[in-house]
Amino acid sequence: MKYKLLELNRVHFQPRPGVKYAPEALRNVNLIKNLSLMGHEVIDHGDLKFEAVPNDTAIYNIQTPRTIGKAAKQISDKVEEILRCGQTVVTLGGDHSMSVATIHGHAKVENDLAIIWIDAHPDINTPLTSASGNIHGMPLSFLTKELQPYVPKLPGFEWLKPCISVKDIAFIGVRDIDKAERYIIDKYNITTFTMRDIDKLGMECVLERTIEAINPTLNKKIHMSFDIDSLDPAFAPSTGTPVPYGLSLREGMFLVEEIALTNKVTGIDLVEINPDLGSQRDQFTTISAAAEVLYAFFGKRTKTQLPSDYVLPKP
Ligand code: HAR
Ligand code: MN
Ligand code: MN
Ligand code: MN
Repeated sequence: MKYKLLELNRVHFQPRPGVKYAPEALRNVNLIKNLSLMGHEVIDHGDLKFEAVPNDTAIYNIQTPRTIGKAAKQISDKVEEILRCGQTVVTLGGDHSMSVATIHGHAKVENDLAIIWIDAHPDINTPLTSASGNIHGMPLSFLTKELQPYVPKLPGFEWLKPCISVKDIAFIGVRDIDKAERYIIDKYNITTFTMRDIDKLGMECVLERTIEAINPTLNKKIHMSFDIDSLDPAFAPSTGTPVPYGLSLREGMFLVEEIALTNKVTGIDLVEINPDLGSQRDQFTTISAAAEVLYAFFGKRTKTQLPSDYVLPKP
């Protein structure tokens, strides 16, 4: 029994390469076609190709910073390019470290941006405070202007300009917060709704207060970063760092439906789905949940598409 526990821990803290298979898994459940059937014009820009930078030595606790930095630059440029064509960008992860790039690219086009970060984790460690060395736990510290005195520039990230402010961020669904993250949230008074707040206030009120705090006149565009681990592991078991007592799938769907009603979202991340983890059933559950979150955002349960020539049949 003891051995089993150790074994589980060992597996739990390994890097999880499988997140790169999530876009393929989502395409395989007809994500693009289903979104199109809901009446949207959907363009699949395909996968970006990334290359490893040679001699990419670790710094602080971070493995392959130059490779990640280079990939992030490609993602940022692509997001910027698509937004400049007037489209809404949905980026399918992948690891949550990609949000460094998607938000950076988004902020280049929309210089005043509000960030709704739906996640079990606030992902605002700095390279100096992260116990894991995983950049997925740090993206918001790289991007936030106020935190720059605490964030060393990593090799590979020289291009990145901090572009958001602590007052523009809201966390929803968080329930696993590291010490440094707690300190940062308290020091800068970052808008945060934990699972307890959601239980207490209800999701509708949580979103109302979120908008009041970070975008009261709705003059800003919104970037919605959705980490699948915000959902309870019952609904999204195939993810690298699941945390119990999370959002039900319906709560997650309601949240994104409400966010969509603001008509302000121009960038969406859907991340940390790992089709390599768990049983086949777990994988199916997780991928279906991820797809449902996007369908919910794009109106599947709220806007039935009616053909313009529809007539009600008479007997
Ligand atoms: N806070 C921890 C860290 O810094 C755990 C991060 C959890 N993983 C994520 N992010 N996928 O939401 O490593
Ligand atoms: Mn990750
Ligand atoms: Mn998370
Ligand atoms: Mn995350």
